[in-house]
Amino acid sequence: MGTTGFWIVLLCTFTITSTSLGASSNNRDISAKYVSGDNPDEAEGFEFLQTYDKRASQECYLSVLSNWAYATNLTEENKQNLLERSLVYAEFQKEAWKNATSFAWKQFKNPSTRRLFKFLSILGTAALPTEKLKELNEISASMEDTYSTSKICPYSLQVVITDESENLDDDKSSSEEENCTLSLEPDITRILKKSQNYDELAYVWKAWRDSSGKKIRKRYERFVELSNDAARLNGFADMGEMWRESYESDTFLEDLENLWKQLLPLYENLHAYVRRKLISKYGNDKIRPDGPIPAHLLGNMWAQDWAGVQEFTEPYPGKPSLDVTPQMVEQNMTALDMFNISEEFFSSLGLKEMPPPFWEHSVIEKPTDREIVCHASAWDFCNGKDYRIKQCTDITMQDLITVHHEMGHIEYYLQYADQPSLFREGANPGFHEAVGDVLALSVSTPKHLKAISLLNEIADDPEGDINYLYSIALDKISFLPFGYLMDLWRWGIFSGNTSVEEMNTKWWELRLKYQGVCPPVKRTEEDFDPGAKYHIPGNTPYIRYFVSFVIQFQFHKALCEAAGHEGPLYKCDIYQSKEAGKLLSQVLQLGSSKPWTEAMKIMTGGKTNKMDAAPIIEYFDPLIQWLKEQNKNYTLGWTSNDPTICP
Ligand code: BJ2
Ligand code: ZN
Repeated sequence: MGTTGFWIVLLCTFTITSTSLGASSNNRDISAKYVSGDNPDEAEGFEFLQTYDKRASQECYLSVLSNWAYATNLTEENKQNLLERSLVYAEFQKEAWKNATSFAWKQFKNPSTRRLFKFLSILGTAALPTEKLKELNEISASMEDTYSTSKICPYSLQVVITDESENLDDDKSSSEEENCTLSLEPDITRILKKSQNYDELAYVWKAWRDSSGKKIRKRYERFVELSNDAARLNGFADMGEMWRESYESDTFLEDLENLWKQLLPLYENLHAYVRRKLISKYGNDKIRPDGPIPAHLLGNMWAQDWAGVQEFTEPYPGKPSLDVTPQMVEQNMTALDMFNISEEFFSSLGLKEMPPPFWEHSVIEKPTDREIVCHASAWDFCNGKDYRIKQCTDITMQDLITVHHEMGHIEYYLQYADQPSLFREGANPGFHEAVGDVLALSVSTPKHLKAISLLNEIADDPEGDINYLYSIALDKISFLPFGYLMDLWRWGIFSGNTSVEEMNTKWWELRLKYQGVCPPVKRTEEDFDPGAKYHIPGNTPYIRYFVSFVIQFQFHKALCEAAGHEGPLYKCDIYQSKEAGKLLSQVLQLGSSKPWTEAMKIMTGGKTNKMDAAPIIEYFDPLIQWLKEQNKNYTLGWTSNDPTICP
């Protein structure tokens, strides 16, 4: 979590805090974008920023601390502390905004000073009148709470209940409640990944949505209204527009659509191949050869990554498995071991190690004595010392990758720690998401897994290569449409193009259109399926992950070149390359002090300042050729007349 802490996420982008220095406001219009005043004194403005920075760090620290306390112990008391602290923080931000916007900063000579004031001149949700801000904060905290503490009953109990529903007495229903203790992490996640029982999967899939998203729907509707009120007070048409501002681009929407068009053939080929394998497993009465894939069969609650189906869909079975989870378990690996492995990779590149407070305060295992927000996250406490990860780590390869993902955030925080607080952000949010993932692309190579004793033997032949690329595609290619549609949906809600009466229907239209998946049980407007995904109640923008999944391959290619790698991109492991580390560090150190296009230019050695799908396409090319050959006599794509139920 950045400066904003946990759920007032927007401030992650627009870190707005300030000192009491500077002239007071004279009727500046809060509902205009990038407000400025008439004080032309640049030296005074500069001075203001210096004092501001110190207080901002302190205020931010206290705010993040109260967020952390709540997220790692979901009690009513911690919630109240957090809510109080948030109001104090908002007061501070308002004061800072007033002072900052008294300057005629748009005329200042120094571009960095101008940029700092530009960031400061967007107030964020603190622009709301106190009563509304309180309501927004309360809704946010309570949605997070509902999502994070929701539980479901086991399928076995369900079978008993439906079989014997006639004979159920009161005793049974109380024992039912006692047994209804399955949580998303680790229980439900494991079932989704491991079970191959169509009905059990459908049950768990629905039960999770009943106990999470459905309960959040009403609160989310109000949340949207209040968020939009805030966005309008900041001069934006709606909250979606305000979110997109962090990409500082007039062509962002078109660029995304163009990237997606280039990536669609990759996705369609993977989709068609996996669909065929699923038909063999579950039968053609369950899945049509030209239809969408039932969303509960892909090994993940949201069908956002498909690593769970690797075992029975692998192109060339019988080779050493690339999911090293069994080796990890066999070696009695602990969460701490996983964090050490990850840190060692960062330091092998000459990057920074995790500082002592990180090891002291991080929560890396699920506590048994209290409820916490288990969804993994990384935290910057804004004081240059305190950085933490919170993760209910499961001993799996997937979680090992997530550890790298989260540590990538911490590495970014460490690298830009010397920037002014307003520049302690990613070049854009997608950059922040890409750091750990880039390293994980090297870590996942069979050669590297062997080097760290997680694979005994590697299949160094063309079939082994296809298996490997396929396993990565199940993580990366499968994710793309999900990463794209989450915010297509939210932008539609915020702009009002999607009305509240059709929120869930629209969700399933997008799921069908982009992912080609369908729900195993009928969905209606009684349900609220987007709310069953963390980032909706957690209010974290999502397009950053789509951006990341594209640009991390640009970064991978650039770092591999810096490391002197020769041969196909997918074989590259940048481990121990100080040259790669140096280049990465150069980009990370910039924080958000320059527009991301400049950071991209540095990363790619001047080759481009844009998002570019070519490297991800190059990386997967051998697999795509192979999939095309496999699919040549089969339908690509999908059709369905009703997105709200599988055909
Ligand atoms: C597992 C990961 C997020 C992340 C957490 C929760 C929301 C923001 C943070 C930020 C970091 C920052 C996650 C991983 C890939 C796809 C996506 C998913 N958790 N966040 N404070 N992922 O990005 O690490 O830690 O500084 O902005 O949600 O859907 O699982
Ligand atoms: Zn992340």
